[in-house]
Amino acid sequence: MVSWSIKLLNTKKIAPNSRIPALVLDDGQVILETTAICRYLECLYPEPNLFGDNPMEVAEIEMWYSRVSFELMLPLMHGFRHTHPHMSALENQNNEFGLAQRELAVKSLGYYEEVIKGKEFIACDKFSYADIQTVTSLQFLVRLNKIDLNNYKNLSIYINNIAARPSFLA
Ligand SMILES: N[C@@H](CCC(=O)N[C@@H](CS)C(=O)NCC(=O)O)C(=O)O
Repeated sequence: MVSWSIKLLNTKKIAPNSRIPALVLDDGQVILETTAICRYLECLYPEPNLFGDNPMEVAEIEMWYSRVSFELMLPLMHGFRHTHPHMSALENQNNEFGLAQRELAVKSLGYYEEVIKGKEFIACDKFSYADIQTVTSLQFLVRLNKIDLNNYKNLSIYINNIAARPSFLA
């Protein structure tokens, strides 16, 4: 059994890019990037499976993970980081860019409101890594952008279902 520990650290020694999370193994090896960490853990503990069980599932989960990242998460992230005063220490801010990204994110939310209609999960018929990315973008980043999710009925139903899972931490 491989032993490992999760540490939320933000030192340049562990993460030269000063970003979290970082997974430090007992032997000192470091893994940066959320997806890399999750893939490593799934290799160790393949069930319950979050990245797909067969070629089509793997493709579909990767497709939605990637689409949500670029179409929803990134514009929401830029919308916040380029406009909020607290982010000025971390970002070379461009307010105009931030506002344009926020507008793009709102457009995307309208699109995903239709995509998710009647669906329990974003990819396949099972909970996956793509749902984690989607719900993080929706719950956390939407709030930081001061967008009211109640205006998106289908997305709200989807999030509430995921948030009801025992493993979900608000
Ligand atoms: N692509 C990275 C992004 C990591 C990231 O941006 N983490 C944020 C917190 S959610 C951070 O550490 N920000 C600090 C900074 O921007 O300097 C991942 O998925 O792990």
